[in-house]
Amino acid sequence: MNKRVVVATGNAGKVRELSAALTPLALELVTQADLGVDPIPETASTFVENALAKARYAASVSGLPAIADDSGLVVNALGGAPGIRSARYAGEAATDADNNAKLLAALEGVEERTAYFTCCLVYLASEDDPAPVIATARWYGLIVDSPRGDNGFGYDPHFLLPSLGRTAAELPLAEKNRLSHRGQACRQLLGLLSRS
Ligand code: ITT
Repeated sequence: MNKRVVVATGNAGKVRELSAALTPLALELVTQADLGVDPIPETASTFVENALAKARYAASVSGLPAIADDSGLVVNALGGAPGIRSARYAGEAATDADNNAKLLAALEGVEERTAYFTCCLVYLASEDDPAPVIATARWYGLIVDSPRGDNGFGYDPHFLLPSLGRTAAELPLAEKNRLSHRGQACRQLLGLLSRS
């Protein structure tokens, strides 16, 4: 029987991408919502600390191993914003549309549009696992004003991959996972877990 692991996220877009990318682990992935685990406030100032906190809390409440993803968009012209606040950039209850509108307003008249997504994945075998498995990766692109594509989530419609001439939201899930911050971090995690 496959090992049950809780995925410590309430973001459905992440769940889709993580489930596909982590298939080789042959785990039974259950979401924290399935187990009645509430989200915790993200109070740390780094992606890795937030990912650790989410994984540790989900492992403690569920008694299962846990995987958490803390990720965000880093825009150079905005001094790294929205960064760790990416999900709540336009306020605590912000939607993706609210966040994208705030991003474009902040970049109005700004020519420098380089940005990257970053993803930190943490696997904890238990709440008190002293050796968390940590994987982290970046995906570089440019922020464009006109949204394109219906796939993905979050800032994807405004994140252009110049070499492809497409936004992240124009990529099918498998292609996004092949290239993205999350897909790369998942492959690192697979490699690290296969050696532990
Ligand atoms: P959980 O904490 O429950 O996992 P969350 O959405 O609050 O869900 P984060 O705090 O890690 O997660 O914030 C990540 C935000 O960064 C996410 O809500 C998007 O706005 C953005 N983001 C991360 N990865 C992305 C991707 O692949 N495509 C588009 N936007 C992404």
